[in-house]
Amino acid sequence: MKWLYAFGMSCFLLGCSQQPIKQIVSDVNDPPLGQQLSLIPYPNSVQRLSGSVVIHDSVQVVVEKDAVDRQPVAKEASKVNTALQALENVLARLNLSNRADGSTKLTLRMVDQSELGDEGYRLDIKQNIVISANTETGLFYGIQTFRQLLPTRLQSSYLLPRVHIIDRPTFSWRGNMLDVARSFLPIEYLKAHIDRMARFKLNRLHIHLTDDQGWRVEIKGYPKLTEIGGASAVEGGRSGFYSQVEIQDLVSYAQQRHVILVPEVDLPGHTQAAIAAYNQLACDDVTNLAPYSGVKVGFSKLCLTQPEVIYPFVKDVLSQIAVLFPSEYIHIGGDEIKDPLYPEFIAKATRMVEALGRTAIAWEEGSVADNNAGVLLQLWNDKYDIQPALDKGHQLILSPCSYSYFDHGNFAGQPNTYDWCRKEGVPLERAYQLNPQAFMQVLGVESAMWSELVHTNATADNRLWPRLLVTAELGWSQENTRDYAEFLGRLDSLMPVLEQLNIQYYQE
Ligand code: TNX
Repeated sequence: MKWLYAFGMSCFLLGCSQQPIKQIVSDVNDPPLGQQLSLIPYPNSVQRLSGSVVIHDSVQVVVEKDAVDRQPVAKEASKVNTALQALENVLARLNLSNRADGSTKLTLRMVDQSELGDEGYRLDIKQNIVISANTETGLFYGIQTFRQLLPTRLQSSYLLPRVHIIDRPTFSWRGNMLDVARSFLPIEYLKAHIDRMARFKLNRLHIHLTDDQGWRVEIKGYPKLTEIGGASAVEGGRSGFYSQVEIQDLVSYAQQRHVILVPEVDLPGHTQAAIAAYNQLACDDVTNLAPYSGVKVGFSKLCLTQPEVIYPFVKDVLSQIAVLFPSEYIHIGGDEIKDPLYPEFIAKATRMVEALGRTAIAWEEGSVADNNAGVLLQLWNDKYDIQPALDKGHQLILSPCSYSYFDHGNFAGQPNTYDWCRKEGVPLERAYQLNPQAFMQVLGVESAMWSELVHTNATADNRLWPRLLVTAELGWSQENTRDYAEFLGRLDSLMPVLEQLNIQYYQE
């Protein structure tokens, strides 16, 4: 009712065209003062000012010169102007032109304010609109917030709440893991996923590239990895692999959206696909050398008593992965295997990654090895005793399965979902109950979608959304702004965004 009144008043004062009032009003992200704006993840500080700003058919975009001059280091050169591009996309979709005589001025301003950090931004919507940040990434995120304040559908004019937002993420790691090894996901899906992640300020896409059921990345000099390992999949799932050219394209696509791709080559267990391709990687007494399409875990391993065979292979693979994925991180797996030489293998593999100039990541079990403290550990069993690793100084990526495993049901008993970690599944509310602040030495959060039972894009969407919005909020928002009831309200208002992104999300 209040919104209707506000709209009526602004039409009276400013004049507006003949649009069905109902449609416009329902789309305005301008709830009564005192109620949260419909934003996910919720910003750190939102100061609502009374009244609204109306954008008619055009805006005047001003990129303050500094914003172009103070670009980050060469490594990130491809990110240059990603914020402006993102803004131009938003405007184009709403049929707003960028003109020197535009009715509203929208400024992208590079500043130097330590309180905004590397990814934070300020968004001021008063008479005019100003987005300021220390970095291109910060500007990009400011634009994502601005975008959520706008409707998804075309209107003749757009009403924005007057606000002053100061925002930065709680954690630098706001991730999602996709298992493309059990069942392949096409590159187009990954691109769409990166777009969707970026909309909600998620910034790490961990790709589980290899497992027993498939090897999904081209490695030069080992053609059978993809000829044989790329041709298998879990029963009912999809096979396939990414060529090196495709990976390079994906990397630059992700960079432009401020998402870092984190490749995982699962070693030394979960390696049946590699063994089926190159039998010599298994010990001589192993008779099962065939491709695998079941769902068991923990039965395969590289032959750790033949270091002269396996380490050159591991080194070749990791070296090529490092070239393909320029990001800071390489995940070496390390889960679910028993072998007396396991700790030695993990210590060697993490050092190989470090020798390539990267940060190594291992699943929690890797903590038994003599790793350097810089190795990141990914916690996945809720009750795993990670304290000894914390004492050694390791940092954690939090993926405790009873909150963060999205291959588990959206509800108890959902068909084609796992429940080994939590028999009630991982409903939205459960996912929201993870409190990262209850852990120590946390780099961030990451939800995981294993794909033994996820064989199509539609099923992947159903498992990922809307739960991934929880990951976004846990990773970004401060503990004191998190409130599940409010979250549900905001989610409800943002459903048109999921629709616009063509997400086949799970509906209650
Ligand atoms: C455990 S979590 C696994 C995966 C399975 C998953 C199924 C982890 C590091 N290993 O191999 O796909 O359970 O939920």
